[in-house]
Parts: sequence; C-alpha cells; structure tokens
Amino acid sequence: MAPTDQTDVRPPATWGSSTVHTACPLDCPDACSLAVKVEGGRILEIDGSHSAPTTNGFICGKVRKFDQRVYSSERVLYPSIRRGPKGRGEFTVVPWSEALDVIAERMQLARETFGAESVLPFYYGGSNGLLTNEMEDARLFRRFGASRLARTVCAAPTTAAATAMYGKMAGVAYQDYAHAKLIVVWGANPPASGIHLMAHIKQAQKSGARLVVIDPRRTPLARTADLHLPVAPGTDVAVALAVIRALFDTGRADDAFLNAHATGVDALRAAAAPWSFAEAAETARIDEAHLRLFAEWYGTTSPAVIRCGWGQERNRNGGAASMAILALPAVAGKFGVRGGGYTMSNSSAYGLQAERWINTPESDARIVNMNQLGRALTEFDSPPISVLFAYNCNPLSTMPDQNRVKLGLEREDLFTVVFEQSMTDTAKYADVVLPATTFLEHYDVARGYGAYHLHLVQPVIEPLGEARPNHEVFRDLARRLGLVDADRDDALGQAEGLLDVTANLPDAVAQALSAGAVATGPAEGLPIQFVDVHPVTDDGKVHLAPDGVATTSGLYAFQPDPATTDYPLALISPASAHTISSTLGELRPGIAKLKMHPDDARARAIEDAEAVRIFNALGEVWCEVAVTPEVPPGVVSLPKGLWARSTENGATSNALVPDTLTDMGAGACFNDARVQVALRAKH
Ligand SMILES: Nc1nc2c(c(=O)[nH]1)N[C@H]1C(S)=C(S)[C@@H](COP(=O)(O)OP(=O)(O)OC[C@H]3O[C@@H](n4cnc5c(=O)[nH]c(N)nc54)[C@H](O)[C@@H]3O)O[C@H]1N2
Ligand SMILES: Nc1nc2c(c(=O)[nH]1)N[C@H]1C(S)=C(S)[C@@H](COP(=O)(O)OP(=O)(O)OC[C@H]3O[C@@H](n4cnc5c(=O)[nH]c(N)nc54)[C@H](O)[C@@H]3O)O[C@H]1N2
Ligand code: SF4
Ligand SMILES: [Mo]
Repeated sequence: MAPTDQTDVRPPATWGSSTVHTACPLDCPDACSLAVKVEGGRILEIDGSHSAPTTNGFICGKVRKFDQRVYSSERVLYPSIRRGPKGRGEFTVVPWSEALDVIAERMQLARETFGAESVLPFYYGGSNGLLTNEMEDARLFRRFGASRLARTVCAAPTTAAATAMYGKMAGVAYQDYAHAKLIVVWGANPPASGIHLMAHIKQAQKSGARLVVIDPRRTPLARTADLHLPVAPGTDVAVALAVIRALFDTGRADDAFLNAHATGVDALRAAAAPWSFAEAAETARIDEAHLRLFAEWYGTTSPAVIRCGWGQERNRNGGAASMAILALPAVAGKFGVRGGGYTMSNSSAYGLQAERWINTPESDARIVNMNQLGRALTEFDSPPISVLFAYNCNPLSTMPDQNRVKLGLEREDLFTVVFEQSMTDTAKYADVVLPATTFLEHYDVARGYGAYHLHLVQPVIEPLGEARPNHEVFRDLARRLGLVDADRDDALGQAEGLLDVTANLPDAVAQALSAGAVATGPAEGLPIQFVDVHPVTDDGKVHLAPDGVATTSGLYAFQPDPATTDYPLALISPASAHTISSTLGELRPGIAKLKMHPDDARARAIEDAEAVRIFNALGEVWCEVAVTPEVPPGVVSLPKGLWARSTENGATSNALVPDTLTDMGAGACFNDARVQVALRAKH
C-alpha cells in the first residue's frame, strides 16, 4: 500500500523544488496517481506515478497539460461582480467579504420573498473528489432549505439498472481482463474515456482473446476488434435481448446458476421472446450474421467479460438497454471465474459516505431534475428560481436544451452565482463569480469508478490569486447565514473531514489514505464476482425483473427512434480525448468538426471540410464537416464538452439535445437529438 516510487508523500513545507505525490480526481474511471514536479511554487511537469497499480507511471495528455489550465489567462482568480449585460463576461473585482455578503443578502431576500426553495444549488461534481462535492455545500443548502437537485446528467439509468439488479456489486478489475477469452466493450470507448483499461485488453488479445465492440462509431478500438456491431443509437436493448433469447433457445442459458442466484428469469425470457436475430438486426441496423456470430461467441466462450460504458444509456431506452446488457452474464453463467462477468461503475465499492460530516438530514424541499435546468429557470413559478448557485459544473455547455438554459440565465430577475476555476460559458452569465482552487491547490479524496484506486489528493502549489477551496467558501457563507455548527472547526480536507468520510472504511485503508498511499478495492482490488463479491440486494440474488423499479416504458421495453422526415439524422456527442466533459475546453483550438458518413454527405452535396449548419426545432450549430465512414449512415457526431468558441455561432451539440428523460433514472437523452444538416456559405 505504500507508494513505490520516489515521490514525497506530503506537500513540501518550503515550496522548494520537489516532486509531489498526488492523484487525479477528474471525471474518469481511472483515478491515476500523479507525480508533479514543482519548482519555486510553480508546476513544472505533471506525470503519472507508480503508486496506483493500473496507472503504472502513465497518464493521459489532458492532465499532462493541466498546468496550462491552471495558469491560463482565463483562470478565475478574484471574486468579482457583473458590470456589463449578462453573458458579456465583464466584471469588477471585489473583496471576498463583499462578494459573500452580497450572495448571503440575495439568498435571504429570495427566502423572504419566495421561500427558501427559490434558491437552487446547481452542481454535478463528476470531477470532484469526496471532500469537494456534497459535503460542506450539502450541509449549507440542506440547512437553508434550498431546492434539492437530482444529479441525473450522467449514469442515472445505469445506476438505476445496476442498483435494482445487483445492488451495484463491484465489477471485474481492469487487471483481470487479461484472463478473459472474450471481451465485449459495449457503449464505452476506453482509448478516450478510460485509457488504463487498454493495456489489459491488449494483453488479453495477445493471449488469443477475442474483442467485440458495440458502438455506432467505427472507433479506432472497433477497428482492432474481431467483431464490430455498429448499432444505431438507442437500439442496444434489442441486440442484448436477441442474444438472451438465443441463449435460452439453444440451451446455453445457465439454468443451474439462474436457479440458485437469480429471480425474474421467466419475465426476462418473456421480454426477450419477440427479439429474433432478424428483428433485432433490422432494428439496430446491423448485419444479422454478425449478431448471430456475437451470440455464438458469447454463448460458448469463458471467461467472458463485458465492459459496459455509458454510451447506451444516453437515450430514451437507456435503462432498458443497461438492464439487458447486465442480464447477459447472469443468463450465460459467466460469473464465478477470474476475468468473467461485467464492469460498469465501481463507485460504490468502498462504501464511503459523508452523512456524518454533513450532520443534517435531507430537507423535504422540491427536487429539480438538473437535465431540465432550462425549464426550471424559465417555467417554474411556485416559487420561481430566484438564486442559482452553480459550482462543480458548467451547465450552459453540458446540459440539454442549451437555448432554453441560456434564456433562463439571461433573466434579469435571476441572481446567478458561479463558483469556478475558469471563465466558462456559464460564468459569463454570472452576477457574482467566485474563484475556486483546482485539485493541484487543495485537498480531496479521489476514487476510481473503473480502476480500484482510492487516494488522497493534496495541494502541490499554493492557491493562485484569491482562489479558495469549496469547503472554505461554503463554510464562510453558512456563517453569514447563521447555519454553522459552533463546535466544528474548518478542518475539512485534513484529519477530521477525511476521517468522517472514511469512517466506515477498514482501518488499514483509512490509514493508508491519510498517509498519502493508494488503497485498492475489495479483495485486494481484484474481486471475482459471485465469489468475492455478491449482489447487494435483499436476498443476495441478481434480480432480472426487479420489483418496483421505476420505468416510464416498462421493463426491457424498446421505444422507437425519434427521427422525423425533417430531422432524419441521429446526432451523438461522445467523449473526446481533448476534454473531460467541458473541462479543458478552453484549450481546444479551431472550429469543431461534425463527422458524417459519405452517403449522407453525398445526398446533401456536402464535401469534406465544408461549412455546415446542423439544425432542428430546438436550435442550430454552425461548424465544419469531416466526411468519414467512422460514423454509419444516418448518424452524425460532434464532440461532447465543446465551449461556445469551438463553433461559428457559439452553440454546441446541446443546443440540439431535447430535455426529454430516459426510461429509468430520469437521465439525459443526449443521443436522442435528431437533426438535419445543410451546407452553409462561409463568412
Ligand atoms: N477523455 C475523456 N474521458 C472521459 C470523459 C471525457 O469527456 N473525455 N468523460 C468522462 C465521463 S463524464 C464519463 S460519464 C465517461 C463516459 O465514458 P464512455 O461511456 O466510454 O464514453 P461516451 O463517449 O459517453 O460513450 C462511449 C461510446 O458509446 C458510443 N455510443 C453512443 N450512443 C450509443 C448507443 O446508443 N449504443 C452504444 N452501444 N454505444 C453508443 C459512442 O460512440 C462512444 O464511443 O467517460 C469519462 N472519461
Ligand atoms: N452533448 C453532450 N453533453 C454532455 C454529455 C454528452 O455525452 N453529450 N455528457 C454528460 C456527462 S457524462 C457529464 S458527467 C456532464 C458533466 O458536466 P459538468 O458537470 O458541467 O462537467 P464539466 O464540464 O467538467 O464542468 C465542471 C466544472 O466544475 C469546475 N470545478 C472543478 N472542480 C471544482 C471545485 O473544486 N470547485 C469549484 N467551485 N468548481 C470546480 C470546473 O472548472 C468545470 O468548469 O456533461 C454531460 N454533457
Ligand atoms: S483524466 Fe483519467 S487518465 Fe487522465 S490522469 Fe486523470 S485519471 Fe488518469
Ligand atoms: Mo459523465
């Protein structure tokens, strides 16, 4: 558990020249261990360290250049108050005390005028560790009685599915992929979105394992696969159910496993019955022979592991798809061996919780779904949203129905606080901007949701300008609002807060953490499903047709494609290697390119590199086109996380994304955007 490389465990007392050990808390499954070279209090180089087993000294290009973001001219360094019109980004610097006094006054005024629910905290915190999201902030907003936020922008359908079926059982460790003979990468793109799985996939391939990739795009990983199923977005439920039906029909279902460890088998079999290979292949727009081959391989190969990502969840059928995929290893009897089973999110593996620190029960204030922020800002009236407090999030860039969000942010009677590291598109609409520290300037606890790593994040440099960590700022504000506990000090991020969050961890893990070492997961980080870890359900079984699971369409139901004759193309917006969600988007050069299949381009007389307009009833995006067979006919793709500057008209894919919700978990339907594309005269 000790760091294996020659890095300092503690930050340097003198801020001299040294290499400091820390960890990456960004929204990425890998939670890398980092070695950061610092000289004279300035970051010289950020690299991977060897403390975390799967980091292995190697990190992504994004974090390697994170110092450019830390020292960027667009960094928010001082509290400031708006002077120009909303959205213009013109501010006057003010002292912290003045900025916080103004915010406290506006929150109190909102409470007196409309009630406490007229204040909406807006955060996601995917790139935050455990000490900087839903800690001091949760305590403040619960005590104040603010509207509650449903944190549904990501992983809502997959979490609903995995919780109902397996109680979020821990998944197959990255290292164990080397033992698999068949690897199915389903709705995930690890070469961009979780790079440390790749070494283990390659190792398995070298030992003869087959790779199947299920993704609309012919990604670089799909090109190295033995089989690629380029499913139409939103059709995975049909594909998975067809394989399940075939497993039952051919006697390859593992009846012994199902009898002993599963409930709901008959209901699942009935849901799969309508899905012949022909029907599913037609629905998913894939080759029927390829689908049969996949079913054959999955039915006959062991160990087989499914890496299930989030690509299949971001549409109307996201819950049903995730459930059908997670049912596969149970039906086919793939558990119980090293390298067999599934990996989805391992975020629950450590059982961490912050409730003791928050020390305040949830209020019964109304719940606002974050995916419908635009609606909340423009339509709610009992009470309206009067104060929006955005932090750990960049909603104008990342939430559905961007134009409606923008309309909301433009409201003159809305008071918006944005607590940020960078002058994001959202921050430009703030009435008050507060400067936040980055993970290189504060304490946190980072937890992998793919790799089994849990470690301490510690400051490697002093905060820039007047930037402050979240807990200090929320504490200061709570004090102004009279909501603090007199007997608590400000030690969060150090011993007390850390120990509270980690209170239910085994002692050894908690000690390793406070000493700056890496803790691995359950069973030394390499659990075998149904041997070392089991479903965390009431009866310890997998629930294939869970009772009481909330779905808007019925278990395993398929809802047809929302395309229309006016808007026939499916726009998807997958993760790119350049940003983490919208973080680092400020460093992206040039105008973004829409990927489009040659057939679709020809039909519209569009040629490579031309200027195009992507549009639907919600909005339009002006950018360039890259004509490529990487996307199938009928599908176009723009990167996720773009800032306004990356397009010619300042709108990004989310201007075309409806704020409809997924079948389970009330998640975002980013990939249900249906659009038309046309040539645009260049300006
Ligand atoms: N570099 C980088 N890494 C990231 C992120 C990032 O923005 N950049 N984001 C982080 C976050 S917040 C998350 S949640 C994870 C996401 O991690 P992933 O799930 O791996 O990433 P996505 O790009 O959302 O989706 C994966 C793939 O699903 C495909 N896809 C789209 N629609 C469908 C569909 O209907 N069915 C199927 N089978 N596939 C589909 C996309 O083409 C894409 O290649 O990555 C994290 N890591
Ligand atoms: N079109 C489309 N849109 C998508 C997706 C998609 O697939 N397609 N994916 C969605 C997904 S998976 C996700 S997870 C969301 C993520 O969406 P967001 O949660 O908005 O994530 P980021 O864009 O990374 O913005 C996080 C912001 O928090 C700030 N921040 C980081 N740490 C701190 C801190 O300690 N304190 C404070 N005060 N601020 C901090 C960062 O500077 C950054 O600007 O985006 C979603 N948006
Ligand atoms: S973003 Fe992911 S791959 Fe990059 S350093 Fe952080 S944890 Fe590692
Ligand atoms: Mo995400």
